[in-house]
Amino acid sequence: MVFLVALLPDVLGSDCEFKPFDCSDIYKSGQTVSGIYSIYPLGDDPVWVYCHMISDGKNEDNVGWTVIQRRMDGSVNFYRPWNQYKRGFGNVESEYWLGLENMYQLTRKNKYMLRVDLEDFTGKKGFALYSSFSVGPETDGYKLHVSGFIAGEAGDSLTYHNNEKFSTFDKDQDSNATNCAKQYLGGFWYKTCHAANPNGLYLWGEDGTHYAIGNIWKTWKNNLAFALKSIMMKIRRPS
Ligand SMILES: [Ca+2]
Repeated sequence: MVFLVALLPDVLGSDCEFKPFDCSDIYKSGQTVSGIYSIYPLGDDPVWVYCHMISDGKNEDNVGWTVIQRRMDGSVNFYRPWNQYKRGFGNVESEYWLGLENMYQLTRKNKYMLRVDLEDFTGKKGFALYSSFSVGPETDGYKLHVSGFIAGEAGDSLTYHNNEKFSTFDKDQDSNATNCAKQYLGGFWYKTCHAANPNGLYLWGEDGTHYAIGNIWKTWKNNLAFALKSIMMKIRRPS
């Protein structure tokens, strides 16, 4: 897949180089297989990303998703400082965080939907779909703007975090007296502190030894010891 994408500019000719803004553009160009592609939310600099091309159902409302966060096997440490959450980290083949600046650049001009796909260790799957998602500029703490929970058996654990700034262990911008990132071992739009902790510790299932430190989605399991096997946060422009 990477090989094919690298060839694309030559195929199209140098005078009409294809610089997709996001995975929706790539899908519309005819690349309908999920995988790793480069997008250009910053202009000339490519950003590598996993494009989840088709969710359940093949209607046009459910294609061309740009994955901004992904956990699947515990291979990447998500307990990281501000600069790494700003720039992005991990491996686009497996677990990664796209980066707050990239999320801001992607969502500042166009309206985006957010879908969160979850899976537990028994193979049970759930999701949560929101009609509106954006991340504010760094000068405003990369504030989360999420609204319009539409559907999903996982329930709405994210609206609680709406309008919060992003926090890491070395940059406490949460609404709590403590440092939520240090307390719950992740980086997130913590409030006082969380109803979802997608960047928390990868726990390989249920583990209540330490309170609510796992990659949790509270409204799905209503058990703060229940960490997920996989989680994928992805965005697309509404069609
Ligand atoms: Ca605090």
